[in-house]
Amino acid sequence: MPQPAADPGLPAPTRRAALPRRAFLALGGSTALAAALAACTPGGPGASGSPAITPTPNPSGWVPPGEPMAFPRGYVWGAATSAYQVEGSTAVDGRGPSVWDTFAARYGTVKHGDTGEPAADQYRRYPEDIVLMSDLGLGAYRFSVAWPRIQPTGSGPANPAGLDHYRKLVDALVDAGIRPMITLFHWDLPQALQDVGGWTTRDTAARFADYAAILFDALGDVEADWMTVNEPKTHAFVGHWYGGHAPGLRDPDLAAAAVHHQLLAHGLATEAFRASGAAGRIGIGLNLLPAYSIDPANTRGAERVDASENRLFLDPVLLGSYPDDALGQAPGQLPADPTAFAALALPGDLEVISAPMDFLAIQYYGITGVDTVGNVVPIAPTSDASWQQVRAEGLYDLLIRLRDDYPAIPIVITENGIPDETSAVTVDDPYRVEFLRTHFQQAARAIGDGVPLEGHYVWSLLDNFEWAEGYDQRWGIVAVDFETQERTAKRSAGFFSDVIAANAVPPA
Ligand code: IFM
Repeated sequence: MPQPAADPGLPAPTRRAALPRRAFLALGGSTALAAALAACTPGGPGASGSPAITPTPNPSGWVPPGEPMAFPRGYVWGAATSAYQVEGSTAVDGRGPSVWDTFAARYGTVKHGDTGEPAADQYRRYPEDIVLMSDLGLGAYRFSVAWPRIQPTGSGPANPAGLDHYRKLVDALVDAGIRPMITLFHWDLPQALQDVGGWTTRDTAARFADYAAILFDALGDVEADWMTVNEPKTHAFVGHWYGGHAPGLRDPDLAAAAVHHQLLAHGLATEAFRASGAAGRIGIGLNLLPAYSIDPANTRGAERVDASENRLFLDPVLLGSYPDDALGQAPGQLPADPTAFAALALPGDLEVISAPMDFLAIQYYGITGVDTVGNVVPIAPTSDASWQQVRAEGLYDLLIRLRDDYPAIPIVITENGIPDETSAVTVDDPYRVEFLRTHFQQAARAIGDGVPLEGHYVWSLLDNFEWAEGYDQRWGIVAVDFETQERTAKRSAGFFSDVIAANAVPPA
């Protein structure tokens, strides 16, 4: 089975995926089923081999209206980045090394030996980027704080230069009328913490709470949204099980420990946020993956995939319990020891993890099909990121599932996007325009059906360092020439800007 080198949001080495419980049932229609059955393409993770993908762009038969679909007043339009992917300047102002510096420096981990230098040089160029954001009309900008800039070794007193940088960034955003969304952890753990076990040890959650408290104290006067942990699944699975991301481990039991300790860190930081009296709101960012059984009469495999990809994260945070079918040796499960995992959760942990949040941030890239055994199978066209099966309707299904299966909570889509079809600098990206248009339409449709969706952030503002893909995979609505650092808005940026100005998505 091919190793998914670094697919962030993605399926496990052998078989992976996930589903909205109700949504996979919606695939019962004969068209969808035929398409799904034709979809067992060789080469996909867990794919069992056979014919090519039959695209199913419109499985439910829903047709977007012929006129613009409007969003509620106050709907937040944003764009997102993360520190290691855009900042560069990895050795200035006292920043300590992170696991990603270590990982990228290891031969063979990242395409072409790329590293977080120079990225998009945003550490130095943020004023210029804020002008860009203003020109686009963005209402919000999501960035992450590099923990090793604040605590170079992951604990102890704050580094004033690090704090000063983010203070200036936040102030400049606020001055420009752009609401900051501040991610506390987007995978760049201080290397010193990794050296003593990183997220596989409980103590890292406590260290994270200390780090978070430093930032609430320093920036808590600002009316901002805070995201505690970005995609704990990706960091746990790809970083600790598949070995494709830092820290490069390949042990499902360590991945399971990284799940629990990141969730615990989220809960502890949420408690610290309340205790600090900081302004603004706080939530967690979960990448969710609707999984559709290719056989509506047998959804057991898809249920397991849903458990490991979605409910393993949603249930503890929103319901205060772990699902009992996420871990185990059956296809579709995280193949870790369930007893050892259960022992990690000390009395009170799940109360901490389910501390009330102000919003749920979800990151949506696509869907997966699952066969009756629990293997991932392709049922929709993939983008240039091989793990991304694109289906805009999956976003609608996911939002409806959240509405129906979990307690009501404001929802924000904090990542949604697609890579360019070329690794060269380009500004001509009609596929991204269509991706955004169709996903915005599904978001509007879900709002119309009662989903409390409050905002939509595009991934990404800028072309950047795409983890193990290095600089080859470009996800920005703004192109970056990494030689000159020149920024040029792509066609999709113009489209997005028009959507923001109208607060409505136009028909095709
Ligand atoms: O670039 C990543 C981001 O860091 C996390 N979510 C998925 C994006 C695209 O792969």
